[in-house]
Amino acid sequence: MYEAYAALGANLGDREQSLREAVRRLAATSGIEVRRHSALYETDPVGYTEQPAFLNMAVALGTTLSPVELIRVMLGIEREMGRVREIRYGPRTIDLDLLLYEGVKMNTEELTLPHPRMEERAFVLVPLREVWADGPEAFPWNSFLTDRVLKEAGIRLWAKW
Ligand code: PH2
Ligand code: MG
Ligand code: MG
Repeated sequence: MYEAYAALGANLGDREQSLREAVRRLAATSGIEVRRHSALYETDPVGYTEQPAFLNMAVALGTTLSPVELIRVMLGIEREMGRVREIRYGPRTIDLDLLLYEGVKMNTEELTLPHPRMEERAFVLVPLREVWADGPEAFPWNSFLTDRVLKEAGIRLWAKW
């Protein structure tokens, strides 16, 4: 089993139901186990700001799939759950992003690892820290998550897993 981390987001429809359903589908896929879940956070939209607030969360996965197989499963879940392709960074019913896969670095048209924008996104890092294998103190991006960043990021606890 290899360890991977994924971020989930939704800002249209029943957001909480969408996140829970996507996690259920990940866990039901052979070759994937969901090891740890973060809480669900409501977060102000980043990038394209004229859109509803998101719910975001992160999961730690154990998997026998390769990175490319894993991202294909994730995109398949988005498609099955009825996500339509829209404006870049715009509203979506469900978004599954592969953040990290062991120590793999790669950059192809299909997949870039680590996820290229994760390091500057508090809505990714806050939930990711909760599921970090070595514990929150060892989280590599703690220096980015200053009190000020957290205060300005617009992230509030929505529900426990
Ligand atoms: N996803 C985006 C763009 N902006 N903002 C928040 N708060 N949460 C997201 O998941 C998000 C976003 C593109 O994937
Ligand atoms: Mg995304
Ligand atoms: Mg995405």
